[in-house]
Amino acid sequence: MKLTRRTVLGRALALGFAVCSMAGSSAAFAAKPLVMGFSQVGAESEWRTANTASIKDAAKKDGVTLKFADAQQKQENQVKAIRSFIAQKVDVIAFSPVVESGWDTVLQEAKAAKIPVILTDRAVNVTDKSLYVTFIGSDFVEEGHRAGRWLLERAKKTPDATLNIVELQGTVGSAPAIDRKAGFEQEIASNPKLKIIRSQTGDFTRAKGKEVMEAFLKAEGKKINVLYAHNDDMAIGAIQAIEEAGLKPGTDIIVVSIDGVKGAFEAMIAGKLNVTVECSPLLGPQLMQIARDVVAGKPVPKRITTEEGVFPAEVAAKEFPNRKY
Ligand code: GZL
Ligand code: ZN
Repeated sequence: MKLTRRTVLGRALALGFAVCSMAGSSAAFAAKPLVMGFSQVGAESEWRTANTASIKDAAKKDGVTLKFADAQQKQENQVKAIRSFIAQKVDVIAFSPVVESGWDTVLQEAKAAKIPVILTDRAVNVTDKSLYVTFIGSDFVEEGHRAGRWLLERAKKTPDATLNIVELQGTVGSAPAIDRKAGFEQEIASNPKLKIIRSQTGDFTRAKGKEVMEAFLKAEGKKINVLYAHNDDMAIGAIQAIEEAGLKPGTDIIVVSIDGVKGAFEAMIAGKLNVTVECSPLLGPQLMQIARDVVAGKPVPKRITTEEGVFPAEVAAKEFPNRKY
């Protein structure tokens, strides 16, 4: 049968319509965007700001509808946020728990509502491990070990000297504060010349870090040889206090810190901070991928640890242009 040009064109058009309407309808049936409820600790540090940006950017790139709540570092605000996510019947809940304990009840409510929970950044202490699907975050004990290892090496330059250490702890009861303290102490225990003479929380903020360092300096003055800060923000606050006391941070007082934020690299380039142990906040892309897998019912590992390095002042200038947070 001789097909005229018109019929060929007509059929092609008809086919075209059929395909695109199929595509249209299949788009209608395509999974509706995944809805994630995320409860963030707060906005207490450069690290946290970068962590929030990573999560929001990844959600946008991934087409995930993100309901984001900032808890201003208060656990009751996180519990409220998680309850509201449950009421809104989100597909998945993710959060960075400000402290380790006190989550069993609200996580049982999420489980009863059949909403999977993903932990990011910090861990929780719960009896029933099935209350969360997976925990994506750093090994804070190892970070403490890395800080301690660097200091043990540094101490070899002055083998006979006692090194009196003051410690600025992170938020009381938080996994990073508990674990970074434990890892550091385990590491320096091998050298009796290294002594922690004062230890107090600076709540991971610059302001509190400066305030507590002022108190340390008033109490111990020139006896202080080392500051070990659980994050760069407290170290940067403490550096201001050290300078205001007429001492030179980085030389009169060795400064050891954790996170690896840009502010720490700038302080190292200025000779005021000696080493920062990296703790990556860039968890967003991994979180979105894992959330999709969880909602799709795929098996995911219970623990996903982020890869991180150690950056002494000697490499700061070279490394600085590569830093993403
Ligand atoms: C660590 C994170 C800590 C950072 C701080 O993963 O929980 O909280 O080290 C932040 O800077 O405030
Ligand atoms: Zn880390």
